[in-house]
Amino acid sequence: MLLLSLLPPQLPTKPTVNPRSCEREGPQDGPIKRQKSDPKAPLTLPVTASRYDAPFPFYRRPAEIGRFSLDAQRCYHGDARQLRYYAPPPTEGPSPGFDLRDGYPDRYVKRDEDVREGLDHLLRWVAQNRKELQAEDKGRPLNADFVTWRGHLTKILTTPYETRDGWLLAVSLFRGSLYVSEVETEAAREQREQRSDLLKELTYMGYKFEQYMCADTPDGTPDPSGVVNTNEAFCTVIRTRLGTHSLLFSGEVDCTDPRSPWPDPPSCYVELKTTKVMHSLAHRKNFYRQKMIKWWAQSFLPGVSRIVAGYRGPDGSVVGLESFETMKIFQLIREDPSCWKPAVCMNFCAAFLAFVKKVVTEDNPKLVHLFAWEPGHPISYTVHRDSDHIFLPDWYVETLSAEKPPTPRIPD
Ligand code: UBG
Repeated sequence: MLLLSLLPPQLPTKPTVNPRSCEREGPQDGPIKRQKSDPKAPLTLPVTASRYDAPFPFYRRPAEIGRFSLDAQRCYHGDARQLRYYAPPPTEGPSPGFDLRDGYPDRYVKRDEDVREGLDHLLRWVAQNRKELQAEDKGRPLNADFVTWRGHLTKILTTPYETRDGWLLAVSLFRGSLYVSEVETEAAREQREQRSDLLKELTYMGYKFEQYMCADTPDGTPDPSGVVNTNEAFCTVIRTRLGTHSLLFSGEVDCTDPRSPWPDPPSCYVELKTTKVMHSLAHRKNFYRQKMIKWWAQSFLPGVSRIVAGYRGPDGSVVGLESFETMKIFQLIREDPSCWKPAVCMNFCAAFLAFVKKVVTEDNPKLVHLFAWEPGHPISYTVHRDSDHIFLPDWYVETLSAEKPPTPRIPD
């Protein structure tokens, strides 16, 4: 067996994993191994943006196929009870008078970040809806090449332009679908544990902005006197296709606009963001280069058509609002030759998914390939059998294993 040590030196050899799947460590954990089943599988994938500068790939209009909610105690419900309604102040533009510091820290309930949820909530939705997700043609229980969180795909899309944060993505092939789940890097864990008080308050301010902009009913008004609870979430489940890759992913949605010109989900959804008020053209240019790429990728993937930004003043007040149409963001950046390109992001994502398909060929929920990336390096991977890294829960594997392959349809 060919053993290679291509792992960049700063990558952790033993990343943090979901404690619920940390029972055993297999003897095969360790250096990169070439897959036995496909000796020609490439070992690394380059990320240089210029390599992916080609026409925009096929991306099918994202379709919402389901919804679920997580309540104040982070309990799953297979319905839209946590969906909130966009309720902006009467006019966009001048200061709406929001105090984003209000309620911090006394009216703030924070999700327990030490609990690693992995794909669990999404898998629960998949298991409950598996009858509708069956593939008629390929004899697999799920009609999707990839199952993941939208946020993981956002990280992949922005990789060719990312210069700071690396990532680790665990992948398992199970009954014909590839499951992708993020693993926290050592650097990210350190950052999280050493987060400054200022950063903690800024995070709160983002959630507080959502409270000022959303109502509980379509004709309601926001109630900023309530508690900000980050356990609560409304998630949309999306099906789409990028090139030859069929995707099923879920993403958290901030609110729906009952007065949207595009009334159907996911187009009617609105993503709410806060950012520091900008006073110069240079600042705006930098904002387009650094931040807008993440905002665009996150909303473009599920077909969320609008992003509303609240500009934060130094005292924590919102000094203005600006609305961005996701599909028009490319017009804001195309004049700047040093800026990111949407086509590069999407072509790179398609190439990464193709790379994963070539590498992960053994159908086994207890086999995990860890794809690792650090800025300045290509993407590499390690292979882990029966290890701490297993992330598909037993209940899910048992539920889907019990599914018989669908009977092939006989044409009339
Ligand atoms: P994204 O990445 O598109 O983000 C959507 C929204 O989810 C964000 O809104 C946040 O409100 C929230 N979120 C996503 N990632 C984080 C994070 N790292 N820390 C805090 N908030 C986050 N999800 C949570 O809802 N709360 C968490 O504390 C959380 N901690 C995570 C820690 C690690 C190490 C990893 C790998 C993931 C964490 N996630 C957390 C993400 C979940 O696994 C899952 O991806 C997420 O719940 C929903 O998926 P997406 O919508 O795909 O996430 O963009 O306005 O800041 P905004």
